[in-house]
Amino acid sequence: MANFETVQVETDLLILGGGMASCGAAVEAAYWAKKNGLKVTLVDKAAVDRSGAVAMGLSAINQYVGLKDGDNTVDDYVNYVKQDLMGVARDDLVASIARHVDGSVHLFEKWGLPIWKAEGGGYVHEGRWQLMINGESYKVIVAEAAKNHLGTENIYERVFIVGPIMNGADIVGAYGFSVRENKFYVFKARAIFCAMGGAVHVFKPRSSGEGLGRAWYPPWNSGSSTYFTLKAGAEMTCQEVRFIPVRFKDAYGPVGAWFLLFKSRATNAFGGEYMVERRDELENWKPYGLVKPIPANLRNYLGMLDVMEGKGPIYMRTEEALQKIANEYKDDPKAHKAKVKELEAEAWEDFLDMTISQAILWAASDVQPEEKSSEIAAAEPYFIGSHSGASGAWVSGPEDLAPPEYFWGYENMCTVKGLFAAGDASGASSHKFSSGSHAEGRIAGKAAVRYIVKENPPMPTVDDATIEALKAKTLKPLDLFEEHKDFTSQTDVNPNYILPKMYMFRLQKLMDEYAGGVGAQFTTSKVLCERGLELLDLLKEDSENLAASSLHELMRCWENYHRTYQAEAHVRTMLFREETRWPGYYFRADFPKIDNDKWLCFVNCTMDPETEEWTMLKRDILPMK
Ligand code: SFD
Ligand code: AMP
Repeated sequence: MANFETVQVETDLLILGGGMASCGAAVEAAYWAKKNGLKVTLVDKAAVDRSGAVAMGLSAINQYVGLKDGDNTVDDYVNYVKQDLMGVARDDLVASIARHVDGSVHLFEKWGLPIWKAEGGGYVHEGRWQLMINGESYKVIVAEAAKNHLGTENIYERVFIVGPIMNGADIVGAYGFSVRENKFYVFKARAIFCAMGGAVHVFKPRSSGEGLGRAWYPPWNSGSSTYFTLKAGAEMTCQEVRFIPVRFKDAYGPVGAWFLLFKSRATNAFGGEYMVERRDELENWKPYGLVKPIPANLRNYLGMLDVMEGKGPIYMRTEEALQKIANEYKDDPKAHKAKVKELEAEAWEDFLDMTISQAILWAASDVQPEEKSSEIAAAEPYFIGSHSGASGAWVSGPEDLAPPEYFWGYENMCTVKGLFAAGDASGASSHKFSSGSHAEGRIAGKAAVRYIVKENPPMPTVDDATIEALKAKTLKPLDLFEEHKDFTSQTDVNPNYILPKMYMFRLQKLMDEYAGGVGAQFTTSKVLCERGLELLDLLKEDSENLAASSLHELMRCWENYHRTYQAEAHVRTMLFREETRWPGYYFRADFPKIDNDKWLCFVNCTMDPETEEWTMLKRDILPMK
């Protein structure tokens, strides 16, 4: 076995991930832990300052309710989310986040995040729930607060978490390895908070070759949350509810600011506005198709119908939108010129703060948005419970909001005692975004400390035999490569093992073809899902032969192993739900209609950590108290 030092760490609360939800948990838990003499430890696979989905920054905060200004109520947000997810959402969880999120945003501002201000005071809104920011350094600001509260001595960066350590049905810790030095880590904890983000590159991306790494959501979020909670035996929810974002083509620039702030139209190649021309289609998706805003998946779907009819490409009419705004100043040439300059700057800033590649592609292809429209396209599927997707763990709601069926002691606790989840890691509470994920992290962080204080779980022990077995399993890809690398003259062509990139291509290809990827026009069926599961079984067999030539490749091996479980959860849940509820995200060709009688419910699943046998179940959708 590769020669790795074993590092054992004991703590009261272990925070997994260093993203928006974890930074929220760190700030809140550190405060309450200090009051109770407890220790909090955080582990991130990268550097917290620039890790996770907000690594590159953001140009907007997409969840701000504005409670103090009386603009909106918590119920308004609950209804908005329920509607956007075609009826499938946990009101108690959405309300729990909505009543706290403004607090997180005010903290960000206090910590130095520049939020655009309107002339009369107040924030500049991109939309009803979205604020414009100069967010290039958003993550650095939020990370600094987490570090100050936790103390850097309690933060382990560049340590990749592989999986949970279980003692029977109880979770007692987590194990992983450093991606920089030969160290194997065993974390033992009295409670664990999981927020390792969503999953990207489970499906074949539109980008290829030199552009392979380009995606909207970050390729370094590889489904570790799903694998961790599944492997702990936790119940999961909404694993079929992937998110298909419509994005500026090829560089994946977001569209929110264009549709909401610049009020831009999107048209097909012949100038037809599909949102208008195809509005009759919305009747088929009642009641959700008939309210405003139209759910994100239905907005996608109307555009997809145009593309399938050969009316593509679809264009974001940036030139039209910017000229329309500037024309309001046409009587004053000086003001008009200044406005054009301002709009141009805002258009570029939107991407420079968040998706730099889109600005680079514009520059590289001589695009001036004020003169020329840009193609937009439906991207490959992502698993991101914090945006317009809903996949994640099934967690307890707050006692004062959750009906009894949804409350089991502590907010955001999974169905495994002492395990908590937030952000992309917790499901059925969509539209929380960066700010709501931070707020949910705070809610869960506080609840986890309360759990330790009230339940007083013992500090767990893990015997040496267990540690050695986990270490051997974790490092096996390195050993396999070392053992067989000289069998051929070309180390990436070897019958004894499979390298992580090749493994990922297999996964992405089968998901694209059988589970309704871009290549299959987002369409699947019972027979396709069943065939997909057969191929996933073969792929999991081959995962035993994953090999790694370095620490970096070892991380890639385990990232793809995690993706495989996200893929299986997704296919099994799409197979189980016999209807089409989210056209525009995925379409069941054999059940092309929505069926509110049979399927207006949650579909949840569990996987036995030992046998890996799956159980699918329905759960009722209940209103909050
Ligand atoms: O508009 C391990 N998001 C946006 N949110 C907004 O509020 N405004 C926007 O403008 C947004 N836009 C946007 C967004 C995201 C992206 C990528 C783009 C544009 C291009 C969404 C938010 O970013 C998102 O909702 C939150 O960040 C989700 O928070 P969280 O905590 O669930 O995930 P994370 O921040 O990615 O953090 C995950 C952490 O886990 C670490 N990690 N650590 C150890 N071991 C492992 N095995 C690990 N696996 C992962 C990561 O390093 C990271 O620290 S718009 O387009 O939507
Ligand atoms: P996106 O850029 O697609 O990630 O969207 C950013 C935010 O804008 C999210 O809150 C979306 O729900 C919202 N949004 C995007 N497009 C529209 C639209 N056409 N109508 C209403 N809300 C939208």
